[in-house]
Amino acid sequence: MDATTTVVRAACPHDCPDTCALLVEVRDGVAVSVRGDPDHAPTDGVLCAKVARYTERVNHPDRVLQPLRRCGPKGSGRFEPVPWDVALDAIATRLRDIAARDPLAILPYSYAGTMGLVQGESMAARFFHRLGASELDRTICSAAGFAGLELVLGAALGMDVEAFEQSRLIVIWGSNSITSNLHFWRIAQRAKRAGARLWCIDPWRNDTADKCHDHLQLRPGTDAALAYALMHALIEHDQLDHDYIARHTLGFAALRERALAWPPERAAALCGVPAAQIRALAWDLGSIQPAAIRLNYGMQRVRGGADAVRAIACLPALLGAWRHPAGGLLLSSSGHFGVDVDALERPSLRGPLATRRVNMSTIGAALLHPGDPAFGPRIDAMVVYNSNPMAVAPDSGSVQRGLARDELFTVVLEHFRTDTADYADYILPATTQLEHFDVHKSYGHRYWLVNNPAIAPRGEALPNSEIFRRLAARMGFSEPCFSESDEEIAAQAIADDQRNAGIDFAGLRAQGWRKLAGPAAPFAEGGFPTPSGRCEFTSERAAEAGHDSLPAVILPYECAETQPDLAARYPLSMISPPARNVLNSTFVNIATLQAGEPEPTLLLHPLDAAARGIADGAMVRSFNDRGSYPCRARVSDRTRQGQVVAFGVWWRKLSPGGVNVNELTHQRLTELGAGPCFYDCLVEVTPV
Ligand SMILES: Nc1nc2c(c(=O)[nH]1)N[C@H]1C(S)=C(S)[C@@H](COP(=O)(O)OP(=O)(O)OC[C@H]3O[C@@H](n4cnc5c(=O)[nH]c(N)nc54)[C@H](O)[C@@H]3O)O[C@H]1N2
Ligand SMILES: Nc1nc2c(c(=O)[nH]1)N[C@H]1C(S)=C(S)[C@@H](COP(=O)(O)OP(=O)(O)OC[C@H]3O[C@@H](n4cnc5c(=O)[nH]c(N)nc54)[C@H](O)[C@@H]3O)O[C@H]1N2
Ligand code: SF4
Ligand SMILES: [Mo]
Repeated sequence: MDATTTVVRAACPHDCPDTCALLVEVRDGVAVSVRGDPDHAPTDGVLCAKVARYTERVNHPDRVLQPLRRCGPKGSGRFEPVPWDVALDAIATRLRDIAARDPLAILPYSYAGTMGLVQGESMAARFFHRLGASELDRTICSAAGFAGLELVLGAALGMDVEAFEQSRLIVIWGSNSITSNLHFWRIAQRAKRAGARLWCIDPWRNDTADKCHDHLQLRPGTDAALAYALMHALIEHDQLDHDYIARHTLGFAALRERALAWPPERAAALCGVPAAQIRALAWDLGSIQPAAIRLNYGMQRVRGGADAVRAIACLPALLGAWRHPAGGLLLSSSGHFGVDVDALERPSLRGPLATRRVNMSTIGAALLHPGDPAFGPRIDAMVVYNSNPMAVAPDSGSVQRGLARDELFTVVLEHFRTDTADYADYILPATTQLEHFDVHKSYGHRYWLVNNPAIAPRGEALPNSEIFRRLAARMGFSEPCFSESDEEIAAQAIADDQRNAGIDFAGLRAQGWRKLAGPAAPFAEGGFPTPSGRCEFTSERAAEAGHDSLPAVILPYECAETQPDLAARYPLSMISPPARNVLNSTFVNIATLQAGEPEPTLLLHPLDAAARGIADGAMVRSFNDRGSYPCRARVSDRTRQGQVVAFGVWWRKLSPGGVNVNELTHQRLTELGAGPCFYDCLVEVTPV
């Protein structure tokens, strides 16, 4: 390392449970490499292929480096550069005009392009609250799973990911860990080498399933039935922890009765797996300790997704697995962190102004809604940051029609000219993680992290926070919170509560990351943050909401049992989980990653392929009543007969037909949690 090289501590901003600690090497003001911090236990000196090449993204020639104003029809992607003052004045004027009629006609649209608490919902949220804009219900990823977990456990709490190393049984449920949770996988592998047994529960044989001892390859959307069948077998062999059940759970008698209606043979028929395999998994759960479940979000993107999570979340309490730090379940660790959301977002700035919530998963329908007393005013302006709804939201046909509305005023804060940016009236150049300050929690481990800027902003790029600060000034918002610096905002994120015991901003800043001190086994002695203080197999709150008080077995909206006529026309069920080298729609435009994954593909079972005259490598078209999506077929027995796997999420404009897989998905929502149903979708496939 020469004299001009420095190393800066940073944090990976991406929507990934691993939240890696990064070391950024900077030479002469240019970021030249990004490494994983070897001292941060979950990161362990390793990064995924995507972020290992991060400098390629930051230094990319296609970065948007100046404000751009549209100079062609919406969607044409024709823009001209304008000075910041011109862009911000025009945006403030237009927002002020719309707000004078009704501020609810303005909608922020954002998700987790960065998970940073400062560049996410801090200055932006303050701005929109003060304006009185509509609020966005951020459901697109995990709302159903959260709703399910919250009903049973009371919060997004769970095992410490580092404790899986001591587990003797690990069930990887609805998670392609090697793709989407690599650092958990590395821990699971160490456990495996020490003798742990690994199961994978997933509709297709992904890389992770390949490396587990057993793979239960169920039909998508049937996980609740599987969970009940496991309970059935555990009851049958009396492999339950009666003491834990009596002291720390609610509703066992009712749960038991429901489980007895699901003999493994019944579930086997629905799930499409051998009953003997369900019994084998139940036996392992009942006889191996400590037993741990790494639940991820794959099973909750269907109509009954929240209830699937509810049913699965009952298992560790039945087994008494929570007694051991290496037993229990982990879906999300978010609830372990105390984040002062009020300080970050200042909801009080809204004052007496009305609000409404718009579900981001039905943005297509929302943009096309003409407005009425029930919906409220038509959406006349949308400000997008940290998200790419044109690519990632379901039913892109309707999203496209909505974004193409001529009178809709759209502002997009971005790094690149994404599919969404093409529909913007103004594109504003945002800084990347290496160019701004932030503070992070994680949803996969238990460390706070700080992200220090490694380099100066490229071109004229500004942090999201600064863009909203400048817009606020133009709107005349003079409250002191609009002039706080990013560091001042970050310092307020860490709530002064017992969950953050021993952690303060100054210390965190000095060290780069700090682990929460919370208990290794959060429910060893019960203490569930539910209304009853117990693990709630039955839920009053669910019943009051008009839902089943027990976890319900709910079939997908689109499957042969619920819609036989539709299934006759579109006989293949489609899931669209992430491709390994992209992260949602981020990284699709990175050349070296494209080399490994040059185009979108669709996995098809050999029997389904043969019946349609489709050869491996052929171009095919998947379609249903909502749209048509061309891509490359991969014929393989890694998927089930009757089920296709379309890897997501490509940029439409970098795809063969100018559309991506969300052309086929629908906007119906999970019954609990109001989340999207990306993996609840029937299609037909033909050669092109
Ligand atoms: N490389 C990479 N990493 C990522 C992402 C990415 O796009 N690329 N995305 C990030 C984000 S935003 C998230 S939310 C997570 C997502 O990662 P996960 O939470 O793991 O969720 P998915 O990738 O949607 O699905 C995981 C697995 O569940 C399976 N699955 C689908 N339907 C069902 C079902 O009904 N039952 C069961 N048991 N399994 C099912 C899928 O086949 C897939 O293999 O990963 C994050 N990490
Ligand atoms: N069919 C199908 N669709 C899916 C999924 C699926 O599995 N299948 N997964 C769903 C899931 S789990 C999720 S979480 C959503 C994800 O949806 P999104 O959160 O929209 O994720 P990305 O597609 O990664 O888009 C994030 C955008 O934010 C931008 N960005 C990053 N950092 C910053 C920043 O600091 N400032 C600004 N202004 N912009 C920034 C990036 O350039 C990128 O274009 O997609 C969902 N869509
Ligand atoms: S594994 Fe996840 S957190 Fe780690 S560098 Fe990759 S995307 Fe970021
Ligand atoms: Mo997600």
